[in-house]
Amino acid sequence: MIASDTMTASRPREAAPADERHRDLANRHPCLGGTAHGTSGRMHLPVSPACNIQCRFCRRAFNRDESRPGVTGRILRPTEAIHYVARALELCPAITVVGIAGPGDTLATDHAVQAFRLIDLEFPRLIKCLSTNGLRLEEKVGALVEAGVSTVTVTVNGVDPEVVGKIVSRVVDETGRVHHDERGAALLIERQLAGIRSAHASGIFIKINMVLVPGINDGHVAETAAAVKEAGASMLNLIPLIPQHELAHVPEPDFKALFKAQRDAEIFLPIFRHCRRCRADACGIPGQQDFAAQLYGGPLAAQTFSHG
Ligand code: CLF
Ligand code: SF4
Repeated sequence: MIASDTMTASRPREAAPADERHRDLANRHPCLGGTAHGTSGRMHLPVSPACNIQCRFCRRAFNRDESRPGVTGRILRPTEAIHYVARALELCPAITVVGIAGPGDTLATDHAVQAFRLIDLEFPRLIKCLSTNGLRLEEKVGALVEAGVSTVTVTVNGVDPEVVGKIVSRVVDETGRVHHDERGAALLIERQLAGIRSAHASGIFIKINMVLVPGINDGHVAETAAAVKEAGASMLNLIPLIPQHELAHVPEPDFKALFKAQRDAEIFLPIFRHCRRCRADACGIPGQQDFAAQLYGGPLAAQTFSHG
């Protein structure tokens, strides 16, 4: 079954109260902590080529002209989305969610919104799920709602510019101006919180992904959870750092560190504990068989962080 007959997932703003709507979504979406985990699948469409910030743990170089060496050849065009969704449903009929989570930022270009528009027309009952760094979320909320997106994940690695400046080295605003370190971090945080507020007010379910970086933001989890909750987020997922790029020397947090961070955060928000740190081309039930190779003819060239 693709989706519930009782609800059109793509039109959340007129649906039931938030908690009831969340229960319904969580029972069909594998990443929201409900009964769908382990039984429902998601597919990711790698349609987003570019990024507008540089995280210190993200291996690929920032590129203003939207090319991404090593992965560009495998990026899908938005018009190819329908074909790949139909094929994914053949491979894995348990798929209930079409997600776009990279490999760049999903709102740095309009590709994700274009793809969701097409998917919403053809597959209105599939849940449309977007994952973003949040820099341009506020300005895109209307377009996302129109395209049928009902769940958004924002990667928020802290709410203190001093902390986030150690995780994000630069941020490029919509005019092309580059902001470095703490200044970039301050702009990013401001935009993220404004975007969460606006998306929440529009009826979108907001989950936060926080990459747990030992020695940098592991003492800042509660403060972050409180701030995103206040802005309208409904769930938080702590993702252990995959040490790469400028943060390759930082050890990956162990189970104890992750557990402590989850306890710090759960005072404020429900925690999603089954994350698989999916790639931008993942397809199937998370943690079970992955159909990316059959669907796309092989995984993306490089192991990259996807916002999830
Ligand atoms: Fe994909 Fe992310 Fe939507 Fe899920 S993944 S865009 S919310 S449909 Fe899920 Fe994968 Fe973890 Fe993401 S297990 S990385 S939390
Ligand atoms: Fe951009 Fe995401 Fe990489 Fe950060 S992790 S630089 S937001 S693609």
